[in-house]
Amino acid sequence: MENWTQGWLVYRHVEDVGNAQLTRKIKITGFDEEQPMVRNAVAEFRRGIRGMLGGSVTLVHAGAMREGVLVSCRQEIPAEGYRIREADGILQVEAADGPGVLYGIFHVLRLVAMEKPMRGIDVTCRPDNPLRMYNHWDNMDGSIERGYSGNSFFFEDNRVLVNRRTRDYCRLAASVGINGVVINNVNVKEAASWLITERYLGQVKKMAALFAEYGIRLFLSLNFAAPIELGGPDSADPFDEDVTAWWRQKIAQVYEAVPELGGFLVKADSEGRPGPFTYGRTQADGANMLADLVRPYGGIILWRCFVYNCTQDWRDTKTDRARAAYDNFIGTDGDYRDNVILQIKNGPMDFQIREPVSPLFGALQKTNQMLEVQIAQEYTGHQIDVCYLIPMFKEVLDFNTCAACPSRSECTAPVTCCEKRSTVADVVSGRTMHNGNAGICAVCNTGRDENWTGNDLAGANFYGFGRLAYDTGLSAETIAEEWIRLALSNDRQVVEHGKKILLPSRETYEKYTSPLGIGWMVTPMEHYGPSVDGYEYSRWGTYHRADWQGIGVDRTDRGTGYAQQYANPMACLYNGAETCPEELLLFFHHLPYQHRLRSGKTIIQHIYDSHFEGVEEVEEMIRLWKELEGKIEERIYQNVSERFVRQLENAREWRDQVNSYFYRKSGIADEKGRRIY
Ligand code: GCW
Repeated sequence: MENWTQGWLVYRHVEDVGNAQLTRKIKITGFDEEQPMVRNAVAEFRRGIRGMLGGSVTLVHAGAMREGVLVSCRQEIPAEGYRIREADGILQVEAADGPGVLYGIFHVLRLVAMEKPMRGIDVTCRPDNPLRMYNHWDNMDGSIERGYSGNSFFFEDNRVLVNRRTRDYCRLAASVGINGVVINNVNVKEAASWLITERYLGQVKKMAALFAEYGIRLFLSLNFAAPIELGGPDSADPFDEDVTAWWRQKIAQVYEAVPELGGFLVKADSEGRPGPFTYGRTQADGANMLADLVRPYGGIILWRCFVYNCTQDWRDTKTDRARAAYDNFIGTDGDYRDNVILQIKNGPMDFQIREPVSPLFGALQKTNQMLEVQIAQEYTGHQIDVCYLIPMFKEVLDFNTCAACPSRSECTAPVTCCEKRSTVADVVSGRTMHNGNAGICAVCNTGRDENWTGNDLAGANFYGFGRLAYDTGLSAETIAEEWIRLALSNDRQVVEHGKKILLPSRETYEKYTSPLGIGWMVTPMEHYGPSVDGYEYSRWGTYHRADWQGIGVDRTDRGTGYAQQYANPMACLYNGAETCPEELLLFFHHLPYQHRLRSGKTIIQHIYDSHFEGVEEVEEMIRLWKELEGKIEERIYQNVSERFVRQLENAREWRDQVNSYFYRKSGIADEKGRRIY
């Protein structure tokens, strides 16, 4: 029997801080009680209150209510938003639509779960981002690309699964405001191309309908070469009439069967995938062809910008993978239909523990943009190591792109700026561009493991991404605390220790792995554990360029010129070794080991110190965790403890390999005389 937990929807018994009286009854006005989202909201409410406060909840159909929850329709509330306010014993949840009702109820349940009194409350919430999505890299055979928590719960043996677990997944996703999900891998293998064929459309429809009951639109990843693969014309050229005719018929067939479908996600001309470049067309030509065909059905095309040369010669120091997204897309700005969104990874390389923000954000001025982050911990510890990623996503969202600044090409003052800040959050929310189609997505970290995410603590990323996508103003700390209280316990020590473990964990991981923004140094293909030169002489364009004198990649105007892809203030900042933020120093500069950081430390000493510190910090996390034994569910305690053993081993291995490597290259000893091999 397959078992799974309820994650942060466990609805453990909590203390009644005066909320019980307010939640014994629920009444719906202005909405049809039988509308699926409303029905699901009520069912969730009853289930939650029963679990947390005991007793039962009455659904009141008619007549006045002296105390209870009153859900009502208010047209002036923005789409997917809600207002919660209490007066005289009535807790009003107002919304204009089904998702608003659902999110409002989940908010009430969150407050009850966190033991927050709701008397006198008055809060209004609305989503900051129109699209808030999980992208799953699940394959039809049930495996998951970069999956670290078991097999897929969407697919098994080339079948589409729609069952009780699918519903629980929807509940988890909707509870944090997710409104779009891509269920299959962007690397669409042969079997997955079949998802748009008759054989599968029935099951896809079933899943899309279930998703819709939770305000979630289902999207599919599409193979750009599907015409060829599925027995259509022997081409995928977007200008070939046979090709467009094939797609027109195919898309009509898909939408007829699955009218709820949100649209398609496409990885084209990337890592060996076919695309418009194959036929001498632009990325816009490819995206627009599909966009025109899905438009009559209200569909959108999410087009990934992960296009780069993955057959580089390591001897070639002119080609720079970091430049690729910008170089391939900037020339097409303004060429896209308004139902195309370019989906851009947060950094220019590939989800490393530290990267600068992609210069495409903001540089694209007339194109819908969506931020893609990765909560699947591909390069950040495989959900064995703890790595709470919300602080990183906050940094990305807060980055000032200077997009809306009139002097973005002259100004040189990044720090004292700015006349007109426009952050990544502004750009991807559509606030700066005013074109409505925009948002955030995360490559998801779930699988069929009992606890969904491998390491239970990785649940904080699964939860936190959704919360942040809905409300980018939330702090990483607030989100961490919410998750701890909901999923672990309200116990004061659990909350305090939990935060002390989660909040610095990204920097801890950074300390014991690759230093100062250089990235990689991972075991090739697998991407867990150290291999300093693992990719140094490969075709992937991911080099550290260390020799006996120094390390780093020169991406300044004397090097690859990558820094110049940013608006001028940022370009100036990154271009100078003295002004460059130190955590990114080696991403932008090749420097001698004896170069002094602002702290007065040399680079080599920083490498040694940070690696020793990283391991010490893991030891401290483990100490804190051990103190929680008996205060949280035993299963969770054991799960995390077992992973900490592996994390510590991993951290030590990284420390010793990286330190020894650079000691051997540089011949410079550790000032503190610690053990280096
Ligand atoms: O990070 C790389 C991964 C690939 C992935 C690719 C992408 C789905 O190693 O596994 O392919 O990124 O984002 O397309």
